[in-house]
Amino acid sequence: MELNTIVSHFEIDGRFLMGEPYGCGHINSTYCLYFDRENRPPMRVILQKINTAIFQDADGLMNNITLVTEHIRKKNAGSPNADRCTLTVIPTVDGEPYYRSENGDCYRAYVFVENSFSLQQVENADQFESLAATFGKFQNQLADFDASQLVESIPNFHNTAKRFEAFEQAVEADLAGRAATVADEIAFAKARKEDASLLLNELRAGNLPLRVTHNDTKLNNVLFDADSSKAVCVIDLDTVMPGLVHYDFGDSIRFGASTAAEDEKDLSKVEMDLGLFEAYTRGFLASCGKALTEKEIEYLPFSAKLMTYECGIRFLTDYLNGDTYFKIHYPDQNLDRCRTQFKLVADMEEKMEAMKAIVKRLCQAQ
Ligand code: ADP
Ligand code: GN1
Ligand code: MG
Repeated sequence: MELNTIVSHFEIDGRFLMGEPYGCGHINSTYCLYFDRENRPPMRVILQKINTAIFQDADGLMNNITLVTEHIRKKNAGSPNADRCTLTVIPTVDGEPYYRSENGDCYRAYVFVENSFSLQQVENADQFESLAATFGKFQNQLADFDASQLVESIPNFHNTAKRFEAFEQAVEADLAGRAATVADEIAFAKARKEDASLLLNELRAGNLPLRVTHNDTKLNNVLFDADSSKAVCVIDLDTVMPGLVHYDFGDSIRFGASTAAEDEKDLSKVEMDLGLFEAYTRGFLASCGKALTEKEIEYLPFSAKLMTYECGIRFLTDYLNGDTYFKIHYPDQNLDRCRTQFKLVADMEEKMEAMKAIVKRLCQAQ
């Protein structure tokens, strides 16, 4: 469908000029739209075609986002960045939070958060500490949110044991005929099967609390303020659901503390930077550490490894299935992504004692 037809269904006060693909997300199709406005500066809007193969309940998804953003906005009322502390959904002309076209495609629009930038890799430790503080604040602000209002937008999203089962089924089915070429990666994943259930078992035993978590805390799911370089707005709220604090902490480390891109081919460049791990942990503990239990804190270093392992097996599963889930830009990208994750897992295994020592030291200093 033409962009200008889609745009006409949204309550946007301006003349549509053009739109172009935007950002580096792996899931939805994101566009930046430009509008002319009489006697006012031009305006940008983010338009997203929701990936309905993944998010099948668009009503539930957009209801989650409306509730969470309203909650966060109330918490920030009166603060200097109140208008850009969270996403703002632009309604359709019928007052709906998204537009469903006749062929079933679903589109949503967000106010473009101006004077901000997103990062694919951190430039310095301060940026990463500020990311942690912002995710910690997000966690705090949702602490009194009634989780029963939320639909589970992707059931079992961070159930690593179920992710492992899906991986084993993909190896068995070998839909794309690739299993024989990735025997080393399959063996690496299988050798760590026991890790997959560890936190789930603790949760079931009542040793870890469920919270409302973001569940996709990679660096490019936060916008940084262009003036202060501080993280200001948590975006990509599609997976806000009940979860463990470890999902958010671990996923941030997985992506942001890596010394290389998620699809780097030269694995000698890929490491988990302990300095960045420390900066993130410091920011996170300072902003939400007091709300965490001892057991939650104890598992923070392990969670970095677990989330990286989980992401690695998800990339490998998708590669085995013929690349049907994550967007790819060249044929073996999911395999490259899997390899960086497994390289990081191996590196974190070597650095586990050092990570634990950092957490201990920072807790004592609090
Ligand atoms: P995906 O679910 O596919 O990852 P995201 O919601 O994360 O999509 O959006 C992709 C990218 O678009 C983000 O990384 C960010 O760079 C940009 N983006 C998304 N929403 C906004 C917004 N409201 N203002 C400015 N940039 C945005
Ligand atoms: C996807 O949507 P995006 O690009 O922010 C994925 C995450 C993965 C990540 C890996 C809904 O995140 O779970 O960790 O790719 N999101 C979904 O980079 O599956
Ligand atoms: Mg994203």
